[in-house]
Amino acid sequence: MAFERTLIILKPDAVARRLVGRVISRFEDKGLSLVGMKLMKISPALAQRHYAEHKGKPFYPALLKFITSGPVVVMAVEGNGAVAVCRKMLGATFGFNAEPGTIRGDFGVSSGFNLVHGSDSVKSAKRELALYFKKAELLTCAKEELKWIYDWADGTAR
Ligand code: D4T
Repeated sequence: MAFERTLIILKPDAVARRLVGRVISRFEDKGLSLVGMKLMKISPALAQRHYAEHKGKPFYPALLKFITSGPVVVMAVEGNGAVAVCRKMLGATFGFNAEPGTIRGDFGVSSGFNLVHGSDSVKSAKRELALYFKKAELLTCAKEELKWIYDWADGTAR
């Protein structure tokens, strides 16, 4: 596994339901690093760019309406295999069939509101992070903080 960065969005339902702290805690508890974070409202233009691959699908208009409907928290999360690790932590797309223990599985049952977004590949993560963050807004985690999160015995994190 390699160190990766992924884009996580706490969607308008997560913010409105006051779940921000609890959801962020999941990523912190796992040992992942927060390297970027902001509270913002996603504009229709940005939402269209983010969800371009879904254009034309029946749920696309509702998806755009939802994601632009209120404040969201966008985060850059870093760690060993962070893209796949975070996707697993989010759970299946809809709360009603997401496993208990996952964020979507523990906090919702909706098939429209699903609380969180996570990039689905390293390539998507790169594209999406660039949509939400300028380079200078992404920080580097101090190596000292990672001393007990990874095994450094052979000089590299594992
Ligand atoms: P996101 O992209 O929000 O992290 O969700 P997923 O990666 O798990 O799911 P997705 O890309 O397939 O869908 C994006 C977004 O659209 C909503 N959606 C999806 C919907 O409302 N109805 C649907 O039938 C599908 C497939 C939910 C997530």
